[in-house]
Amino acid sequence: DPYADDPTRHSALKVNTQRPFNAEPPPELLTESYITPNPIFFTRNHLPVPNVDPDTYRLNVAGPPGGQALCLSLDDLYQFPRHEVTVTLQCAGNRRSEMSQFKEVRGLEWSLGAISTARWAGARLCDVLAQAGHQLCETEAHVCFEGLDSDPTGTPYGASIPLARAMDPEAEVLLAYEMNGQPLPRDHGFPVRVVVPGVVGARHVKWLGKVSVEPEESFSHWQRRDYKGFCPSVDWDTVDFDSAPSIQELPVQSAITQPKEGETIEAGEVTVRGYAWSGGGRAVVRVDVSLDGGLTWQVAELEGEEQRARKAWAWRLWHLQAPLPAGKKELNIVCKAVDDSYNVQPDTVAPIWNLRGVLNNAWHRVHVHVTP
Ligand code: MTE
Ligand code: MO
Repeated sequence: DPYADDPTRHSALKVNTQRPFNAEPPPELLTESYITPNPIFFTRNHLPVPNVDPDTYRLNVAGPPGGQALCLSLDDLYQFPRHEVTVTLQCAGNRRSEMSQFKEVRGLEWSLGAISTARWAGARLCDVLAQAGHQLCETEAHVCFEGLDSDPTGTPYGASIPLARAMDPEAEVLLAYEMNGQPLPRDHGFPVRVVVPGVVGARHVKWLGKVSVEPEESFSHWQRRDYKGFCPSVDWDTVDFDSAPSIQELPVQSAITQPKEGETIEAGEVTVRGYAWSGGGRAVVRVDVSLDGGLTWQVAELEGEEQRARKAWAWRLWHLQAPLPAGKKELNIVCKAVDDSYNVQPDTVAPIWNLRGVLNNAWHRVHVHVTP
């Protein structure tokens, strides 16, 4: 069993698949705190968790022609200026189960918890690339990452991001060795993972073994044959993965974590809670909440840290406390967020449905009963 050596996990996680391990925190724990505690941070593994010895660990960074390849130990990595940043990581498949309720899709049945937030610390990727002699001259190039996890044929997990993002110090791309003040937990990439603020989870390669600059995107399955969006009419017979760009920045997203679907709440007043986030560093400027399925709206209160313009890498938690309309036995609670480019969420899944069930950012809806 290649999974026999996987780490032990927190019992509060809702397990999607055990081998490989995929799990999310329940909604009520997810938004209990701005920073997600490491033990309940959602986990998305495609393969067995490698057991990496920190003493013999080496990160291989290919150099440019005439440049210098680097072979970095953990101590070498600690010599680079330490950089810290709070980043929300979301899987492209977050909220896929709502998409599959509309029409069948292929993928893990994530609820709304394939998203979490941590304070990451590490070396900036741009500093490491610069040391290897890379410059931002080839603007169409890509930085390719390989994990130390591999399938039975020996093929590692891989992904890539554009070199322009990697070389931009303002983009704050990290080779992270710490998560919330601790060494990375094994499930989250010990000892080193990539953190790409504002970009889909799939590019945050864990158990990082190799970095190289290439003229093309990574040839990995997960870069080329997965994590892409398509027209709702495209099916598995007609899909042409080469026709669509790989997902990088994600669209504006929000979801309700309290009350929960199907819950019975007391008459009088309701408190609605949730999260909101947008990709590419776009800040959340507003969250609208409806108690009547989208007929009328109220503005929720944003909590926690202010976001930096163009560098809003972390989510906003929000809440709305509102009196309940008298005599209502049921409520259809809805939320939708607006980012600072005035991007909004689509009202239903139908027009954004796609065969892989990725990129679901439709209005989130929760149906609850009210005790008289
Ligand atoms: N990196 C490696 N090496 N192997 C993986 O399976 N999964 C990716 C990404 N990095 C993956 C990986 C995907 S799809 C996501 S959403 C994030 O890791 C999840 O990170 P987390 O498990 O720390 O939440
Ligand atoms: Mo993912």
